[in-house]
Parts: sequence; structure tokens; C-alpha cells
Amino acid sequence: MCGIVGVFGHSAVSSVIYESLSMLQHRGQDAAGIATCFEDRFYLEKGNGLLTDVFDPENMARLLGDMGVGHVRYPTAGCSSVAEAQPFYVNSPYGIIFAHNGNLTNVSEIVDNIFQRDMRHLNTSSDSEVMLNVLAHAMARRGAVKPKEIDIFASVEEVHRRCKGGYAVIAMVAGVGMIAFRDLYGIRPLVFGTRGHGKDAEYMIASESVALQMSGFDLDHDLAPGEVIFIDMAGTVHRHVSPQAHEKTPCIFEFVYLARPDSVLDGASVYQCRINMGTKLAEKIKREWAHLPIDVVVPIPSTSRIAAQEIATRLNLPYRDALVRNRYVGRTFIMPGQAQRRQSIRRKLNPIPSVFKGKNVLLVDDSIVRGTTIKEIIAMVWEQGANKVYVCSAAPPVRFPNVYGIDMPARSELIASGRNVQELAKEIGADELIFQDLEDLKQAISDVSPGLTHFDTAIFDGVYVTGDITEEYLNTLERKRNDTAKHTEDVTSHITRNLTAHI
Ligand code: PIN
Repeated sequence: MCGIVGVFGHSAVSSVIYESLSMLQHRGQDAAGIATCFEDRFYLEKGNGLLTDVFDPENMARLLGDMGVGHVRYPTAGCSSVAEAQPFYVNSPYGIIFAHNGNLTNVSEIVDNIFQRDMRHLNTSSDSEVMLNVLAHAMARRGAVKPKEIDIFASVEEVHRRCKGGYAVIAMVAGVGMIAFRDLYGIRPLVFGTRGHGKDAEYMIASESVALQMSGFDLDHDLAPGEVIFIDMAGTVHRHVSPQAHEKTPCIFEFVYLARPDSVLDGASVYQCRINMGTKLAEKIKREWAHLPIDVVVPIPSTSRIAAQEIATRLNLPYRDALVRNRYVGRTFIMPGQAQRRQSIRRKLNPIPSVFKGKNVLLVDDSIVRGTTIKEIIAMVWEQGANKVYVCSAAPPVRFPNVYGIDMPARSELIASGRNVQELAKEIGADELIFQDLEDLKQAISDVSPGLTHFDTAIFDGVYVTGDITEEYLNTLERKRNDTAKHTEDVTSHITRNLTAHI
């Protein structure tokens, strides 16, 4: 998962991009980059770390121009080289800057063609570079010296044809303008906003609406599946939808956890969706678990707070923020390994004993992925002398890998994979474990944005909307994951960053 932003303005844009990226920092803390364009020259600054690690007044001052693109990268196992920090650049044709969020599912097939047929070179193992080269090749083949919207749309249609998967892209072409597009299913989010009117109008494209809000841009619309926006150098906005576009199926996990609660995605306030997730869970508890003698509702911070408050209200129970988060340990440098991971959870969240002692506690989390966090927290809660520990999750169990750009563990690392709910409860040490039903989760979002009825729910039900995910693909992914994890474990067995930042 990554965050992207593009600004087409009428004055220097670097600080606007920086501010907007800061609102997207939750989408990636591993690397950050900004590229701007001034008189057909690109200026690019990028590096590993948070925005505050990468940018200072000196390099910000080098980012000249009224048009620019920014990127924050999520840590992906085995990929933390600065060469893979974005935006990317190719000099031909025209000069293209490219920022991408998502993942391609047919990379190996395209890579062969890029070398053998298109005769283009790739210098990283990033699928973003693959996509950039597909776009560059398509634009070169059009052969237009001054490409017009018809050339841009045809080129992106070719990208849509060749690149399978979930993605959102913002690109800048020297002397031509800014291009943004979303995959054919609208899996990864992308919003378009405006500031000012007429000749003064400025435009921003971003992963989430909070980025627009920060800099005073009004949300115009979420890009439709397969939609392409092209802003030419005169500031005229051209829109087009690739004919292969499918019905919109945004990634449901954006609403559960990835996106900020103050964002509105595909017409749905993420905050209201999370409240509704709490409502649905409370209804389920009333329906099926009314016999549980719950004394207190405690969220596992931070995301689950919104749902937990709603559950407490609906069940008429006290809500207590009894796991206190230390906000300064997010990026500690520690040794990896299970023992260290456990220690890092305890460093991050500390219990208030009096809330737990002798109580029947309902812990609320947004999701259970690897299960390491919840397991450790349950152990902590037992140590405080709790009488019963019940757990509920605002999302159903995560049983399948994500192939559309969320860095999720392989199947073998997913605690719910191959376990039923009883086995899971036992494994994590809970007396009872209650999961949101998938239909309720979808409904929680549809209730906020009635037009939104279909989602990418593959991590919960194994249905991959792009239709190209085979068992063989998942097995290869699993092998790669395990190799990378092993490699990462080897490389980081010295001193390294705390990897528990992963989902
Ligand atoms: C944490 C949100 N949330 C907590 C992310 C952990 C799964 N994990 C998904 C639970 S916060 S695990 O809101 O960002 O603080 O199951 O893989 O251990």
C-alpha cells in the first residue's frame, strides 16, 4: 500500500504536495519522494524514511515548478532500497514521471515482453517500473510529437489492457501535462479535487480525500474504474473511461483499516462506515451472544476505537480506553524475531490494571491478520486478572492473501487460514471470539454510500475480482514471500527497523 498525490497549480506546488503527503503518511512510512516540473525540466527528491526524514528546507527549495507528483511507500518485505523509492522517471518518450499505488498480477508475463518485444530496460524489481515502461512504450508507439488527449487515452487504454491487478497512478509528462488513472475495477482509491474557478482553477489528484482537504481543494469525484484524467499544459481537464472497465469493486480493507477515518472514499465516509461496523457487530452480539456477561468494552487502539464506542453504546456497557498507546515507539530500532515482536507490542500498548481486574472484558479490534498482536494483548489482559476475555473483530477472519497492493502475509502466516473460529479462539487464548459477517461488513459501507454494493473481498472469501488469480499464482506468491521473509530475517538479524509496522 502506498500514498500518491499530484498537483497541477498556478504557483509553486512543492509545499502543497508535502502537506498533502503528510496526510497520507499512514499509507507508507518506508520511503517518500516528490517530483516537480518547471519549464519542461523535472526536479526529483526521494529517499528512505518518513517525509520528515527525507525532506528539509534545502531539498524542498530545489523542487521548482507549478506541477508535481508525490509518493509515500509502504514497507514491503525485502524491498527497502532507495532505488525503489518513487516517483520513477524515464527520459523517453518526452520524459515521464510516475507514481503508483497497487500491485500488478501479471508482472512476469509483461516483463518478458518489455525486454524481448518492446526492447526496454528495467532497473529495479518494482512492478511500478514495469507499468511506467508499459505506458512509455504505448506513448512512444503513438509517435505524436505533441500528444493530444486522444493519444493519452489510447496509451492508457493499452496500459489497462496489458496490466492486470489493482492500481492507481499519477504521471507527469514534460511539456504535455498530468495523467491519472485507476485500474479497471477501481480496487485502489483515487480522488480528484479542484481549488478556484475558471482560469484560476487548480487540480489535485490523491489516494484519499484528506489530502485534498488539507490544502483547501474540494472533492470533485472519485475516479471511476478505468477512468483516465488528463490535464494539459493549458489547464484543460479531459476525462475518459477505458472501454474494458468493469463494475466498481473497491478494496474493502480500505474501509476497515487502511484509509484514515476522516477520508471519504467512493462516496462513503470512512468514519461512518466504521461506526456502522460497530452497529452491525453489536446487533450480532445481541442476537447470538446475549448470554455473555460482558462488563466492559475495551478497544485495541487506534482504528477499532470508532467501532468499539458504538458497540458499547448499543450494548449499554461502559467503554474504557484501557490499553494506553505509547506514541513514541512507532519506529524503534530493534532486533527481529518472535520474542522481540512480543516485546514491541508491550512497549506500544500498556494496560490499566484496574479496568481489567476481575472483569469480563470485550476486546475490540479492527481485524485479525497474523494474530500476533491480539494474542499478546490477550495474554496481557489475563495477567491483569481478568475473569473472562471475549474478543470481537470488526472484519471477518483474514484467510487469503492480498494480491492488489496490500502487503499482507502469505497464507501460512495468516492465523485464520485453515482454522475455524473455535480453533482460532483457543489459539489466541480468548474465551469467545466474534467476527463480523462479510455481508454485514459490506452492508455497513453500502448503508453510507448506497451506490457502492460490490467490493474486492478476496482476503475474506478468496474471490479475486480480476479473475486471473490461480492456485499456482498464489503458491508462487507464497514461495516468494517465504524466501523474502527468510532473506529479510537474515539481513536484519543485525540491527534493523521494527518490522511490526506491517499489517
Ligand atoms: C492498528 C490497526 N490494526 C490492528 C491493523 C494485527 C492486525 N492488525 C491490523 C490489528 S492501528 S495481527 O489502528 O493502526 O493502531 O493480527 O496481524 O497481529
